[in-house]
Amino acid sequence: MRFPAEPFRIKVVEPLRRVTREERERLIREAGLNIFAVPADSIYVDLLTDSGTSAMSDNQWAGLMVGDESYAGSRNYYRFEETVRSIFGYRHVIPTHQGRVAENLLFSTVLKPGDIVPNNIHFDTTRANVEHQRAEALDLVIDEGLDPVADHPFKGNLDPAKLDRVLGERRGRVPLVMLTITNNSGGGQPVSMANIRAVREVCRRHGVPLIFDACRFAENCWFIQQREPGYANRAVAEIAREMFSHGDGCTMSAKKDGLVNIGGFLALESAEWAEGITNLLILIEGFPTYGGLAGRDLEAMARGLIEVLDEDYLTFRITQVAHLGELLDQAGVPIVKPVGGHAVYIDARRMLPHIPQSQYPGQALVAALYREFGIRAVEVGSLMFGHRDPASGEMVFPKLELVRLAVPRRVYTTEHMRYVADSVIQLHRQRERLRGLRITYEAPVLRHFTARLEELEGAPPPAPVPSGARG
Ligand code: P70
Repeated sequence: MRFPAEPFRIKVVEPLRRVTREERERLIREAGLNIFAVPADSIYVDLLTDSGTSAMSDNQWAGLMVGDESYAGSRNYYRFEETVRSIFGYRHVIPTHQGRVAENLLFSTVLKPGDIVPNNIHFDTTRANVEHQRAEALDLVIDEGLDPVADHPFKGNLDPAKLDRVLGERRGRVPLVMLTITNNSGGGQPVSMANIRAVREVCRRHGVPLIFDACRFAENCWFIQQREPGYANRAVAEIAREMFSHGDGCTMSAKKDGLVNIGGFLALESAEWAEGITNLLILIEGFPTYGGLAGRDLEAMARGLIEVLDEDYLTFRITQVAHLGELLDQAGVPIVKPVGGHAVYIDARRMLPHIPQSQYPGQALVAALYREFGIRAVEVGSLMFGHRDPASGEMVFPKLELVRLAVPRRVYTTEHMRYVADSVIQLHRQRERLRGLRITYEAPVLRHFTARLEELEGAPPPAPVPSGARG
């Protein structure tokens, strides 16, 4: 596969430390096999998340120096507000320090217990914030979106017929519909403009607003440009404007496509919602012109939102991820296809069929990737989403059992991607040696962040990696 070289050069470098396998073995054991508890200093290639891990540009760093730290009315706020309005088109711009606060403010303001929020697939914090209001988070992605091998250019699409049924049957109980672009829990898959229009139409007929979870909006727009008939000659920025014109607002974690290490916002058309949210913002996050951020952070975010629409950047970024996926696919490692925008997702269920979902095959793979190669991935499967059904008390497991290799923006070179591919391929060759896990501690919500696990006895121990592996 041919893909462009990095459309940037490197001005500042950050050394990476290599630790020995023995040390990694000890660290992951002490972490209760939970990769979140391993110190980042002991990780070689960190693919835990693409969130807050971007490298900022020289232009963004320069922006930090013109931060105006006035409590109220910082000039950076006005620049940020103008930038968001120009890209997203919504009137009311409310800064927050990250995405989940935007979700929390929105849902605290508009949801009542017993309400329903449909989405293609809710991400973990979105689902948790809906459920925190004692409302129901409903996933209505198209069937192909739950099939790791179905070939469909827009597997993030929400099924308009399913939505129509829900809005008809649960009339008055659905204060908003959400659409996550790209669909993170389903493999970073994009949503097409045609689908956005269709969802919009269903929402309009039922009088329900449509709100985007816009974390990776630029990547979604790039996919529309590349894959959707009629958009090949349209600029990504123009596609973004059209896309957001079909909705009533968005929540945004700028830690993704804002190219910053911290930041987020809500942008809304409704003055009534904006007023309620702003009042709550002042109570828990900060004054409306800084919203939990420093003035300099707002400046970096404003500049990042413009940079992310650069098509050379987007083409490199998404094809770098696709290249990692292709290397794995060619070697027979089961991955979600087509490859998503920000990450390659390994299908842990197909890779480790000898480990049942109740024994966390995805997490077993995550632990082994660190122990053997110093790579940090994250499980998006039974540990993240498994839960007890409140009615029956039975464990319910998600349809997809994935391990996500999320690629930070502008951070790793293609050689790093090759190292990751070689490592995963080696582990795949020894996959039958991996054992299932059991949980020894779990928190009541978002358990994957702090859970502790141990390996089950009985199966063979993992073989040492043959020399030649660079881990
Ligand atoms: C990720 C992070 C955050 C996120 C998201 C969507 C579609 C909202 C948010 C919340 C979270 C994460 C997961 C595993 C490991 C580390 C971090 N996603 N909506 O990596 O935004 O984090 O700013 O509150 O993907 O996907 P925020």
